[in-house]
Amino acid sequence: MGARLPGIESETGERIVAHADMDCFYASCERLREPALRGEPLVVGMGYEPGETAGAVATASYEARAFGVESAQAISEALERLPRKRDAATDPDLDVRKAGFYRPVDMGFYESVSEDVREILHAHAETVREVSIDEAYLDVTEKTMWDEAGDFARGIKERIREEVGVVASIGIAPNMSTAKIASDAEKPDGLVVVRPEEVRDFLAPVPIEDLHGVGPVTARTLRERGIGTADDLATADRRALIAEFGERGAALYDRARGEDDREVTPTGRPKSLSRESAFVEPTTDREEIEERLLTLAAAVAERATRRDALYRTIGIKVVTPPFDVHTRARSLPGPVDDPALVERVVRDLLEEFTGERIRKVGARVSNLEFDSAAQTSLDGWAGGDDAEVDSDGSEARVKSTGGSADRSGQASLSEFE
Ligand code: TTP
Ligand code: CA
Repeated sequence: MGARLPGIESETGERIVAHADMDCFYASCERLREPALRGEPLVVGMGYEPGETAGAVATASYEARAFGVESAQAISEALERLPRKRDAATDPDLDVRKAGFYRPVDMGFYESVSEDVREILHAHAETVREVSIDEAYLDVTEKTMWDEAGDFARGIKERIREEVGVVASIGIAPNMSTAKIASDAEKPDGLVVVRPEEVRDFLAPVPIEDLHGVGPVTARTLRERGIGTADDLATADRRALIAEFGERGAALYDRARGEDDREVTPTGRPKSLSRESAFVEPTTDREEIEERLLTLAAAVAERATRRDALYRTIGIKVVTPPFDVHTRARSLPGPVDDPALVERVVRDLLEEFTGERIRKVGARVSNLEFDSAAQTSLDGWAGGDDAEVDSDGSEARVKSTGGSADRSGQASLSEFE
């Protein structure tokens, strides 16, 4: 493991990912500063005061959800299903026991609670990706093991409950999309661990609407084809899905099978930039393959330039039938922003796959640095480890690329020319 480049281990499927999502977040925040609201039906939203007509529900406590109130509902509809306590107290036609509390949205306060939660999450993970005010992915591979993952998640939940006072649901799984479904599976106060060997069985009954990337239109089309669950999708004809939905069809198929090799990257600060693309049919056409890879490499290098990212590693991914993933990467003696070098290195790395039938190719730059000052000091690169790391998921070995007696960056780079 030690010899592997950061970002390359992703293809081995050995990751442990947690997804944490606070229960009825805005409502939980309101209960923090007004404990009398605990256990009561509570709606947080806008537009419920007398004279107001327009407005929507931001969230509802689970007690209020029992009355049919939900996020994004028109406030007028929420009031019909769950009248305000204060109205029910004076209106003989209403029942106070079937009424609830309404509170306005106070983003500033929720942000401060969110900040407290984030601090605890960061203490439990190598990498945290915050996706919204109350939701984050954590890469916890180095922090726990599958046998201990349940206790580990319980520990995070307890700290959030004790130190912040809100309730988190947590899912742990080998990848992001499964972890998200797991955190949602036993809400509220949920805790679900899906071990790698359990992923397929866990996902099987999940309705397609709950899969990442399936919107209402896609869902309707899939249901018309008799595909209603993740298992239906996982056992569907992959080629037919690609014909119908293009590249997205392949992604849906993979997700339904629990295959998702996205890395948990810190918010706004990716560990790598990559892009990949599948051929409609696996091909051995060298020209077609190289052209595709070079287009991807140029796109990736352009993205790096745009984000002021320097990279120390350039790599490719090659997928051969049936679904064998090969990654090859070359580390540079120092951080660069050099599109021409990316092109040369990926072309070079592709050499090894000449004549192979290839399903998919990808280009990646990794080991990113966002300090643009670093690039100016070529001389400071002495001693950089110019080695080639080869990781195909089963083993990693470091080979010397040779020809670098002079360890300065300039000399090492010139070997690619
Ligand atoms: P969610 O996580 O979708 O919902 P939730 O936390 O209220 O409930 P749960 O996760 O237990 O199902 O959204 C987080 C917050 O974002 C939510 O508390 C309020 C806000 N929000 C809106 O303002 N409008 C919306 O339509 C949604 C879905 C959420
Ligand atoms: Ca939530």
